[in-house]
Order: sequence, then structure tokens, then C-alpha cells
Amino acid sequence: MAKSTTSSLEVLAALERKVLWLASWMIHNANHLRENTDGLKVGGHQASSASLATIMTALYFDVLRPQDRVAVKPHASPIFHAIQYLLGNQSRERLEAFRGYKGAQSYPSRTKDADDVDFSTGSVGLGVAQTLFSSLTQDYVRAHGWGLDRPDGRMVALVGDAELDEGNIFESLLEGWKQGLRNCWWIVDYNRQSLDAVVREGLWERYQQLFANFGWNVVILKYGSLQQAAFKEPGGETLRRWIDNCPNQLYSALVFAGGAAWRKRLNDEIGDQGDVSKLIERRSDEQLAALMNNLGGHDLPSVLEAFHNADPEKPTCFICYTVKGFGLPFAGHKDNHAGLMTPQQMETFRQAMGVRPGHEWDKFEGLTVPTEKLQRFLEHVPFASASARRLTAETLEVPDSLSVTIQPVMSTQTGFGAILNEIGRGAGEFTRRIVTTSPDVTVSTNLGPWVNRRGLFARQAMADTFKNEHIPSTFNWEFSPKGQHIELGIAEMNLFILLSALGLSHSVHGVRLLPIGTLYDPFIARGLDALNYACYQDARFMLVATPSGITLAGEGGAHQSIAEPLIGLAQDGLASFEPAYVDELAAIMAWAFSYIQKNGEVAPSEVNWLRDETGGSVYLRLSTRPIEQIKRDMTAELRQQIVDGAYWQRKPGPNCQVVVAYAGAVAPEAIEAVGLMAEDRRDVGLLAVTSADRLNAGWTAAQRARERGLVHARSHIERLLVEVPAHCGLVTVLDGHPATLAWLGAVAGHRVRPLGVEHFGQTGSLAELYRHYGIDANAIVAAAQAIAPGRPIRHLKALP
Ligand SMILES: Cc1ncc(C[n+]2csc(CCOP(=O)(O)OP(=O)(O)O)c2C)c(N)n1
Ligand SMILES: [Mg+2]
Repeated sequence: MAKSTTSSLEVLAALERKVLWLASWMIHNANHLRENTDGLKVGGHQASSASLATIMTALYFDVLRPQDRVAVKPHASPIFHAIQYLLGNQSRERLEAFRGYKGAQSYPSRTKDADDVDFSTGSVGLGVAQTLFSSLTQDYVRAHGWGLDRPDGRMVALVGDAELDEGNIFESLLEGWKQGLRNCWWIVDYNRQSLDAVVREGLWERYQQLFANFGWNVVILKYGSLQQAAFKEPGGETLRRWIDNCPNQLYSALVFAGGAAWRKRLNDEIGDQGDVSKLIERRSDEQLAALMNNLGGHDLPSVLEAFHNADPEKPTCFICYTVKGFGLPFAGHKDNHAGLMTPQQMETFRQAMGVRPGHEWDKFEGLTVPTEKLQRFLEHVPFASASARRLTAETLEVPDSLSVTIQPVMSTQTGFGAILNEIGRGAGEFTRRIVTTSPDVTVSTNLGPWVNRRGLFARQAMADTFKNEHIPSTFNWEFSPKGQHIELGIAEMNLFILLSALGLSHSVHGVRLLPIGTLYDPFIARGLDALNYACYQDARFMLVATPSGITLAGEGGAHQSIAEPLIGLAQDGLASFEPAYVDELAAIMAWAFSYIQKNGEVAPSEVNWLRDETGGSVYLRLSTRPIEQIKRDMTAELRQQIVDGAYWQRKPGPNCQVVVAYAGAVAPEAIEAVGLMAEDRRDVGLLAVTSADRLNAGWTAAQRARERGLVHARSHIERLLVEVPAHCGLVTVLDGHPATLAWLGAVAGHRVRPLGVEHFGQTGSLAELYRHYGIDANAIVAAAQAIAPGRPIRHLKALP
């Protein structure tokens, strides 16, 4: 790649100034000038932004190409928005509304910002790992022969040095090494400050060794070109040694204190009345401060050279020495993280920047480079040369229904394996675009048959030694570039971030994938923030969680999950299901393959009041419990009801006193309880709930619609419960937190007794555990008796 010329350096330096100004002004405007209607702090990070002004100027205005993708350090968001403003991709109105309603977002957001954010950041650490997995996704896509008409993109993360404390970054590093990562840059903003304080000494050395151990190139940008030149002067070596030995805290303090303080300190410590003293004396206070602040990460020529020379075949970590708050009055001060320039300081800064009052937002105000030259330069910035960086991919055709041989007794987990196995027989595009992944639970979540058919993915083929040695094994463990399963190490964070990367492939790499990830249900909590971020940035995937609840019984009390159904209910962007039967699962999965590809209008359907056209990701909570399957025809109507969230397994009659509503693996207990009660109650109803989440969302939306005047709006659950007499009691039950279904009583005003699991940790047989936690048939009957008293409880099963 061509090196930058002197004249473009001059332009870049001007833009660097402008970017710093605009970012600072944007934050100032939001905090000091814009009307504050609620008395709440607005905030923004002038110091953290300043720290990256040089590096981001170099990247966006010179180094990056349209195919490159960047995760920006969240609190450098104002720099990003300022750059996009200069490139014509961001409006002044949104900058003025920074951190306000529909304004430029506090942290770069794919879904809420309008200026082409590649990856949403904010929860530190996640964006960093996302670039790694996005690079692996790019390699996956290309190895399968897709997207080869576009150039390879570099996946770049701008990383705060304290951000590197986040464990998920290291989990991803290890995975990247295993998967042969290349073409990924992590640029560490090494300002040696976190939010609270100055970081430990010598971290750069640990990073250097660590990254090198994982096969990364490490490039350290410590000294800027002014410093490098000074080191060549007589006495320069002594100055370099002093800099190298200066503790982080002292360096930061002197940066803050300025030229006179530098002079005093340097003279006290290395002033020899000879070469070094002369080196210092040749410089005014201002020049001396400029020299000492001229760290590598603030030196355009050094930064450009380092970036242009990086080897795409290896991942590269750039450790860039920077000053937090560079160029601003609180530069280097340990308390500057949330610090804002005072109006007075801003006024001084404005004058120094040559910005006239009233011209604060003008793009070229106060710059010495002629406007035409700047304009011409901006029109030819390579990064901005593509018409659309955000790509689109075609919607893949998916089957209306999925075939599976249903055994008389079967678990949903076995059903999942069988459905994928059937899909795996196919040779069409639908099958080819499915990519599965699992954090070392491929076999135990029943992905084995699929993997046997489709193989594991690696850029370089690896044979299955057991197979070659003719040792019998159920699983064929062969890796090749055509494989369709990405095997991960145990770290669940990596699963969710990989799903996020795979699930954005259509937009980031222009190739649609249908990603499916499996894990044990309780470990969703382990990667929850990453799951949340995947949804927040609108990644599309299917998450299959199994086993779940206390139903895993003897497999381990510690692995029981309780809260996950509530996560499924509450998580934005994720439609969650807990089917009981395999035919339900097949219906849901067929629907899900299409749902994860949708990207339409937000108008809710008048049938179920769900906004299905917008699409989203899907969470399936499955079970290892074999249950007796129902022989039935899957009619279009039943299929729709399953997808909408519930159907009558047994309709309540006119004399109904009790309805049992259940979700998932406790179906046999619900059926048994209804049978027991039928001995002396008539017309007991049985409601099969396949998705508490979708029922709840439809109900909420229909209520809102009615409140807005659409008086006829009715949700699916309202239509179902309208058939239940008002005096009926409702017993809800699931292997999860009882609140998941407790709200059903509010839909039509029925008394409700929600059963579920609130405590966990006991191992045992299924019958013992269901009895212990109160979700067995007896518990259901007793609950019904308490809220809808019938005759005395004769019908309880004898306890063993
Ligand atoms: C997961 C998470 N925890 C905490 C925070 C709050 N937070 C934002 S920035 C920050 C410190 C960042 O320091 P560093 O990464 O060095 O960035 P700098 O501001 O120095 O550039 C913290 C703790 C966060 N955004 N995300
Ligand atoms: Mg820092």
C-alpha cells in the first residue's frame, strides 16, 4: 500500500485537529449548551476521545478500505462521529443531539446510529473479540467459495488499555490461535490510564509476550518522530533512558503539569550541564512539552508507517503509547476519564483552534490548509469510496416444514439432532448455508449426526486419526475448509461472540449464513452480556440450549437452570421457545430459519400482534427427557399456533373450573394432573405453551394498540383465554422460574397459581426432583384444589 505523501500528511494533521475539536465540542454542547430538561448528567469522554484522535485520523482518512470493519473503543464514539461528519456520513443535527434522543449515540451502535457503525461497542471487551470472530467468519465464508468477488477486509479493534482486563478478550485470543486467525488488528490505546486511575507499570511487556505466544505480531509505537529525532541529538540516549524508566504515574502527572514542570524534573534528574541540558535548553517550555508528549500513538508518520506495513497473514497487536486527554487541559490527569472542559477552558481551546464563535460546527474552520484542498482530499478518502459499506445478502429459501421421523418416545434434544441430521442429507443451498458451533458440547447437545455428515471446519484439512487407525467411534472428527461445524473451546462468551459474528455475515461480509449454536441452558448466564450485545447489534442465529432445568436430574444439581426462561422472555431481539414435542420443535425450527433472515417493516400483524417481519434471533430451550409423543397431523393452523406461542391440547368445556397451562418437559405431569382431576371435575382445559415470550409480546402489543384506539386488536393469548370462564382457576407449570407464566392470569382476569422452580442444586431422579420442587402431577392437582376448590382431594397419587 502506498505511503502517505508530505502533502497528505499536512492534510491529515489538519483533519486530526478538526476531529479533536469536533469531538470535544460535541460533548461540550451536549453538557453545557443544549437545554437540559431532566437535570441528569449527560456526560461524554473528552479525554478518552482525544487519546485516539491521531490513530483514528490515520485509520479512517488514510489506511482503511471500504471492506475493512472496525470496533471502535466505546468512549471514543465522538471521534468516530466527527470523522463520519467530515466524510459526509453524519449530520450536524445528530452531532448536536449527541447522547440525546435520536442523536449520535454515546457508544457506537450498529442499530441506533445512522453513520455506518460496523460493530456496536459499549460493554468493554466485547467489540474487541467481535473483530477476531468476524475475521474467522470471513475466512469461513471465503473457504466455502462465497464472497470471493470482494477483497478481503481487515477486522480492526481500537482497544483501551484497561479494556484489556476483560477476560473475554483472552478467551478469544486462545480460540483465535486454535482457529488460525489472521487478518485482524488490535490497536491498543496505551494511555496507561483506566477509569479510576493509572494502570500498573510494565503492562506492555506482559501484553507483548502474551500476544507473541498466541502467534500475533506485536508492534510497539512508543516514541513519536520528534522524540526519535531528539534521541539522535547529543544527550538523546540519556533522555530515552529516562523516558523508559519513568513510572507511568509520574509521566502522566508531568504531562498534566506541562513544560516548566518537565524542565525542572528533567534537570533535577538527568541535567548534567552537558549534552542533555543543552538538548533541554534548546527548547522552549512549549516545545519541551510537545517533545515529551510526542508519544508514538500521537505521531501521524509513525502511526501511518506501522499500519501500512502490517502483514495481513498474521494477526497484529499495535501497542500505541498515548496520552489520555492529549491536547486538552486535563491531559494526563488521573481523574480525567469523565472530566469535561469547563466553559472557560473550552473558550481557550476554541481560540487556540482558531474557531470563530458561531462557526463551531464548520468543517474547515480554523484550518490553515486551503478548503478546496481539504475538500478534494475528503472526496477521495479510500474508506469512503464505496457506495455502501453495509452489505446486503439475498434471503435464502427455506423449507416450509422440516421432516423428522418421530419415535413414540423421544426428547426434544434427540429431536433436534434428528431434524438437523435430516437437513444434513440435503445438497441444496439451504443446507450448505447452515453453520453450527458449540463450546465443547457438540456431542452432548446432539450435534454429532450433523457433524458426521457435514464435517468440521478448518482452513487446513486435518484427518480423524481414530478413523484412520480403524478405531471404531460414533463420531467422524474430520476437519476441512468445506466443513460446516466450528468447534469451540469451552468458553461460552466465545460462542455468543462467534454467533454474533456469523449472524452478521450477511451485512458484514455480504454472505448469508444460517448459524446455530448449542450449549447447556444454565451456561447462557455465562455469556449473557455477549448474547445481549449480539442481539443489540441485530445478529441473527438460532441458539439451542439443552439440557435445561431440573429435568436434567442426575446429570448434576449445579447444572440446573431456573432463570433462563425469564431471560428468554425479557431479552430484546430474541424470540424464545420451549417446546414439549418434537413435531412442535420441527414447526418452530422451520419458521425460525425464515425468521432469522427477516428484515422488514415493523407493522405488527393483526393476527398475533407480533412484529414478525422485523425478524430476530431464536432461542430454543430443549430437554433430554424422553416423553411420549402425540400422534397427530400438523395442520397449518396448529403450526401457526405453535409459532404464536400456545394451543389448546385439551379445550376447556363450558363447565370448566381449572385450566392447566404448561411449558416444555413437564407435559407428562400436566397431562397426568388433568387426567387425575377429570375423575371428579368436568371440562378441565390443558393449554400447551410453546413460547411464553411470544405470547407475552403479542399481549403487550395488543394492549398498546387498543390504548391507541385500535379497539379490535386481540393477541393470540387473549383469543385463547376468552374461551375460559371467568371463575376458572389457572395453574401454570414449567421447569423454570414460575414468574415465566404467572402473568397469564392477568390476561383475562383468572385466578392463577404459578408453579415452577425457585431453588436448585439437588440431584435425584426425575420423580424425586419434581416432587421436591413441587412441579409434579400432585403439586398441580393440589394447586388447582387451592384456587378452584372442587371436591376433597381423593385423586392424589399415592406417594412412593
Ligand atoms: C463491561 C464494562 N465494564 C465497565 C465499563 C465502564 N467503563 C467504561 S470505560 C472504562 C475504563 C476504560 O479505560 P481504558 O480502556 O483504558 O480506556 P481509556 O478511557 O483510558 O481510553 C470503564 C471501566 C464498561 N463500559 N463496560
Ligand atoms: Mg486507558
